[in-house]
Amino acid sequence: MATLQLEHDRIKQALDGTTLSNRKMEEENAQLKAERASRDAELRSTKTERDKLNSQLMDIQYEKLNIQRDLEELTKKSEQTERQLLKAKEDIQNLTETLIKKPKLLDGQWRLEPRFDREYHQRVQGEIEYHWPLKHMGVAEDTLQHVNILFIGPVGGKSSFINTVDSSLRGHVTATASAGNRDQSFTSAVRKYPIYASDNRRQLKIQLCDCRGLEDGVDITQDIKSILEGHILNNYVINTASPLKENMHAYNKHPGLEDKIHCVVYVLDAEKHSDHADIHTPFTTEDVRSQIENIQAHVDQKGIPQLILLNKVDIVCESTMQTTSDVYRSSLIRQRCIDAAEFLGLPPMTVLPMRNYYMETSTTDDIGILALYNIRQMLREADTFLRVNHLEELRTAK
Ligand SMILES: Nc1nc2c(ncn2[C@@H]2O[C@H](COP(=O)(O)OP(=O)(O)OP(=O)(O)O)[C@@H](O)[C@H]2O)c(=O)[nH]1
Ligand SMILES: [Mg+2]
Repeated sequence: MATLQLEHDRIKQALDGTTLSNRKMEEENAQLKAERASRDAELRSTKTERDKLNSQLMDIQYEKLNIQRDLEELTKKSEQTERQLLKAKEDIQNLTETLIKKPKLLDGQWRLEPRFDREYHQRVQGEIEYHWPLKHMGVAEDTLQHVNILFIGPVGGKSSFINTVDSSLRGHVTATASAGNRDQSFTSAVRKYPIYASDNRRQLKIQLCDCRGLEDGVDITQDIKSILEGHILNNYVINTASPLKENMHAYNKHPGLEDKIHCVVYVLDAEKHSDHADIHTPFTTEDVRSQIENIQAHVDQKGIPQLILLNKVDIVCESTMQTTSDVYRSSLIRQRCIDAAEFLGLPPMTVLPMRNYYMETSTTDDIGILALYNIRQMLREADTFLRVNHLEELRTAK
C-alpha cells in the first residue's frame, strides 16, 4: 500500500512536471507564432514597398525614354537651326560684301572736282604742262627748274602712281618707276623722276621722288629726313643697316631749293583698311604707323605740306572698278578717305583717292583725269609752301 502510494505520488509528480513543461512549450509556441506573424506582416509591407518602388522605377524609365526622345528631337532641331544660322550668316556676309563693294552711289560727286569730261581733262593737263612755281606771284619761269614731290609709305602703289602720271601724259601705259608685286618693298633706291610734256619736247617743272617703302622692323626715317632736306643724291640705294652720313659720296652737303622736298605725299593702300562688322584692320601696321608719325613730326616742323594718296580704290569699290569716274560718287570711298585722314591725323581734304594702271595696257581718260587732278593738287600745295617760305627769294632771283 505504501509502495502504491509512493508510486502514485511519483507518477503524479511526473505528471505535474509534464504539465508544467507542456505549458512552457505552449507559451514558447505562442511567442514563436506571434513572432512569425509580425515577420509575415513585415514581409508583406516590404513586398508592398518593393512593388511600389518597382512601379516608380518603371515610371522613371518611361520618363527617361520620353526625355531621350525629346532630347533627340531637340538635337535634331538644334542642328537644323545651326545649319540655318550658318546659311543666314553666309547670306549676310555675301550681302555685306556686295553692299560694301557696291555701295549706293551718291546722286552727285562728293567733291566738285575733278570732273570727268574731255574739256576738264584738257584744262588740267594744260595747267600742269604750263605750270611753273609761283607763276601767278611774279616769279619768272626759269627761276626754279622743278618742285619735288616725295612719296612715302609702305608698299601701296608709290611707283605705280608715278608710272600712271607719266602714262597719262604719254598717252600709253609706261613703267618708268619700278613697281612690284610683293609684300616687301620693291623699290630700293631714291629716284627722282622728271616728267615730260605730252609732246615730249619739254621737261615739266615737276620731279616725282620715289623711295623705298616703309616696312616693319626696317627704320629708314633718318634717310627720309635727309631726302626732305635735299641731302641725298639721285639714285642712292638706301642701306637699311645704317643711314647715309655726311662724309659719304651720295651725301649732298649743300642742297639748294631745287634739291629739297616741297610737298610730301603719304601713300596708303585703300584695300588694307577695313572697318565693318567685326573686322577692323588699319591701313598700316603699328610699326609703320609710328615710323610715319616720326616722319610727320619732322615734316610738320619744316612746314612742308602733306597730302595722302589713297591708292587701289578700284579694289574696294566695285562700281569704281567698272567705272573709274564713280570714285567721287562712291560713299564707301568718301568714307575711306575720311578714315585715311583720321589714320594720319590730317584733314580729309588732303586725301586724294587714286586708281593706278596695273592690268591695263592702254590709257583711259578717267584714270588720266584722276592722275592729273591729283598731281595738280600736289603742285598747288608745293606752290603754297614756296609762297609762304621763299616768295621774295624767288621773285628776286636772277
Ligand atoms: N588694283 C590696283 N592695284 C594697284 C594700284 N596701285 C598699285 N597697284 C599694285 O600694287 C602693287 C604694288 O605697287 P607698287 O607701285 O610697286 O608699290 P610701291 O608703293 O612702289 O611699293 P614699294 O616700292 O615696294 O614700297 C603692284 O602689284 C601694283 O600693280 C591700284 O590703284 N589698283
Ligand atoms: Mg616702289
